[in-house]
Amino acid sequence: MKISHVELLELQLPLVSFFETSFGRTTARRIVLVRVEAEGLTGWGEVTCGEKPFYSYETPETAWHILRDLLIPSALAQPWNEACELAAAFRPIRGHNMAKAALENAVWDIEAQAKGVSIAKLLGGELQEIPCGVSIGIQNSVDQLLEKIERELAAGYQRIKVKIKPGWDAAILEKIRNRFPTIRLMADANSAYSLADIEHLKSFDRFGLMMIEQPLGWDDLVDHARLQRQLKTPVCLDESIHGPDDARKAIELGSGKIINIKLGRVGGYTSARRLHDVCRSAGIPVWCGGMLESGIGRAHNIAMSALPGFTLPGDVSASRRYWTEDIIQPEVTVTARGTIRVPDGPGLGFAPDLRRIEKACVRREAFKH
Ligand code: OSB
Ligand code: MG
Repeated sequence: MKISHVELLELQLPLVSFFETSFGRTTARRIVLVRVEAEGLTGWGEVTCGEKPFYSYETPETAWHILRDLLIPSALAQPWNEACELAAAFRPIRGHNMAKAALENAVWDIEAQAKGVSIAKLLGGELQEIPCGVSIGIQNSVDQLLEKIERELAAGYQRIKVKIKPGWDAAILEKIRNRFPTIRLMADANSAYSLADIEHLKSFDRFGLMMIEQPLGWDDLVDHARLQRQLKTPVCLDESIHGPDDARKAIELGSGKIINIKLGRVGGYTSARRLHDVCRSAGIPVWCGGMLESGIGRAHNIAMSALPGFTLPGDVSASRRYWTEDIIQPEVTVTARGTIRVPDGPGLGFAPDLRRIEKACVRREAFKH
């Protein structure tokens, strides 16, 4: 497969409603898309970083730089047999996993189309329907949060994740549990606590959470291990797992019992699949996290979630929760049982809506072999 063209596009997309975590509030997304052409086929990928380096150090600007000056020239330099070879070629560049993932995943889209199969199938995915949960941000009031939970449960979602931070934690979890005693509930702290809060975190055991996600340092495995030893609630790692090797270390240390896999954070499908395999052989359940993706990134998340180790409901939900107009056709919808059907058409299985992409595009740059 010879890559002939690559294009970077930056889109500005307003969210349907604000999304707030312990590190801040997002009202619109700046999304960098990668469009790759090879052998007459077109593949798409999405850079999933936030606008500011609060979740990870990547931003749209760092991704644009790394893609333009390093990854795209490397991808254009030689022909490839399989998309996973790009992951190997990108390895000398340290970090910048979200930039790498966008380009590698676009090439997976092309490879799948060339082979006439879905990306899910090419990866070794088995699930035809994936279980879905929602991630609900910090709200202006508890009533607003309870109302949102009610609405998502009515739509069929299988589990509710709420964002927590000091001052928006035990009291709101208490109110949620009083109102919804038996729902599958979890909390994501996005690194808002430290070991100094251990007694407070231990007190959350009374809420019967499925898990608590990334309570401690964004790059920590050691403190999480100490915390997990004292908690009944399973710890789930998000921010601090960047690939299969981190998972191996986390498992060895006992830093958590569950891992959230995000394609961008781990650097693309090749790394994500290995990470999934490491967890599966260790009996660690995984689920697919979200980064407020457009339809392109969302479609990639659906493909990955078809792997058999994705046994817990993920944060992959319907397009309409984020966008008035998503940039793919059809938009992602969720069944009344709280699942998304994995498409079986070739490649991504959703068609990029070029008109909507053009409308939202604020910057572009093209590269040729
Ligand atoms: O920690 O999982 C997270 C969104 C942006 C950055 C980090 C996270 C999230 C979410 C939202 O929880 C998941 C989604 O709905 O896409
Ligand atoms: Mg998280």
